[in-house]
Amino acid sequence: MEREFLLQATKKQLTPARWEHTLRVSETAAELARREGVDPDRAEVAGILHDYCKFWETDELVSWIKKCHLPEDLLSYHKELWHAPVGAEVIREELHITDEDILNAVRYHTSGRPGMSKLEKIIFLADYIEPGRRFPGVDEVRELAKTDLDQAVLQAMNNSIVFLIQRGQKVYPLTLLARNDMLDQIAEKHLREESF
Ligand code: DGI
Ligand code: FE
Ligand code: FE
Repeated sequence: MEREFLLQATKKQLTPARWEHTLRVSETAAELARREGVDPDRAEVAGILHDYCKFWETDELVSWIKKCHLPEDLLSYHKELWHAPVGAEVIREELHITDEDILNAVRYHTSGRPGMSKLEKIIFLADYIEPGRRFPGVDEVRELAKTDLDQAVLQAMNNSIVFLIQRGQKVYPLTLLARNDMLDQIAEKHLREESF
């Protein structure tokens, strides 16, 4: 019943194409979750909700950023970043989502952040590799995602940062911090493996 309610509430917020994207993200996320030992139902819910505010007016997004005391530095970066942190606040208030891991997965699905949970990584990656995505580099990330969540997340972050730089755009600092942190996590994992 909860799932059906969330599906209907989200569908109303989105265009048909974005709704199809949302369904593919939630399916991809549930698959990754099963493999990674994360609750697939929570991954599915986070996938359904991740783009909840994608089509909100700029004014509305700005007023939520201010009202909820979200980091104001967002306002000097790309508008595309805003739907993620605002989405987390809106689904908490309007849909009564209280699971902090789901809220963080929505909040950080565009920028990433240092110290991402497995669920956060899964939503970040599912958003990037869902089967409808077609852009340079996506197949390489899909391949990595079959065997290594962290390497796939790192490669998706690398691609996004390079993409922004190639277009002469600013990169939100949290995205850079997230990518540095993935490098550290991967290096630490290799060190741990070597010491066995
Ligand atoms: O909402 P989606 O289109 O499904 O995907 P998303 O939430 O990952 O948004 C990606 C868009 O955000 C993409 O067009 C690039 C843009 N963007 C702008 N600045 C940044 C950024 N993405 C990241 N990761 N970091 C930025 O600093
Ligand atoms: Fe998004
Ligand atoms: Fe998305």
